[in-house]
Amino acid sequence: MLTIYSDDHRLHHAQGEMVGGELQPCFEMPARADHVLARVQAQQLGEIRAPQEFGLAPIARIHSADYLVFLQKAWAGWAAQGNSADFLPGVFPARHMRAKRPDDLYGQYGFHSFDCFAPITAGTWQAVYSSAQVALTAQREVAAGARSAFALCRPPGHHASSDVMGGYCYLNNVAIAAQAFFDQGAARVAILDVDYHHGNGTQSIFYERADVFVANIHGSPSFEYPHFLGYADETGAGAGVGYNLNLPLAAGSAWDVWGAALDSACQRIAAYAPDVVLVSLGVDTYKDDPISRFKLDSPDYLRMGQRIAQLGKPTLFVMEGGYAVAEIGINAVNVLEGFQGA
Ligand code: SP5
Ligand code: ZN
Repeated sequence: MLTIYSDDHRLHHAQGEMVGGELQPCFEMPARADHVLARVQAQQLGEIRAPQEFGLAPIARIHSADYLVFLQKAWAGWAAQGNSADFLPGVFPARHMRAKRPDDLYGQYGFHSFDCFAPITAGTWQAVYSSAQVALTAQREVAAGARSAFALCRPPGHHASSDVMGGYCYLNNVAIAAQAFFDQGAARVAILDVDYHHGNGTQSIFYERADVFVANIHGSPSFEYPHFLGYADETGAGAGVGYNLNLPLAAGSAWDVWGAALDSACQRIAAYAPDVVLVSLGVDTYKDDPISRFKLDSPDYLRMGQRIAQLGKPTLFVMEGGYAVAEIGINAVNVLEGFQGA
């Protein structure tokens, strides 16, 4: 399986995130991608290639113009105000306020965020832009006939919606790649999100579309981040009714429960008969993940890949979360090896 990877991910390395009332080192760190890349190499998964340049146009198919301008210019504006530390938002247009985009940079940040977990640093734009190009390059490979490809994206993307960042995510890589399949002639696409956290951004982007079936297996928002989306009764809206599947699970879920949910999701995907499957591949379902509460073990990721392979569809894997840094490579590449061996 071909892996697409860019060193530009290193340009995004924020100083900290709020944990327990203190700024702590970010869970979403450059070493994550290093470990996944090292495991791809160690297991000889296949060729590793740098991304091609597809520019902004395929990104603008998913994200709004205002949002993209903000992301590109925010650091320069922040630095021009005399700041050198990370830029973080603090005020959001929550219920009972008005979601009108202000002129002020700090206000715009809150307008385009749903939490404080997407800091903007000097290198953030280049890193997220390249991460999207990684997804687009792997997408081309699958569109050209490959059975599968692996987009080793960092930063991740599934929490980002058309104009709102959060949860370590800025550009929704899997959504950008899904739209690229349509723009190259696909008629039906399925997205399977196996990250521990609900992919709220991906769900919202495609919520009213019947040509994208989105399935999510995740910690229930009743107890888990992102807290405000991901319940089972969210099944789509308008033309998209019936094309969104949420399978929220309890804390402590291990492979018996998780694998059964995967089987349900795969049955629904098979019935949908997509041209292609995109997998939002988070491995924060791992038993020792520092911010998660599922109990998958490393061999379970081989089974995950095998079950996805049974769909028999061209498959694009897009890296999302996973914060047990020492094991992230083993777990992510196990999914790819399980798929490849099946
Ligand atoms: C892509 C992805 O996996 N994003 C996840 C973002 C989660 N960030 C907020 C986490 C708040 C977790 N609370 C920490 C509990 C530590 N024991
Ligand atoms: Zn996650």
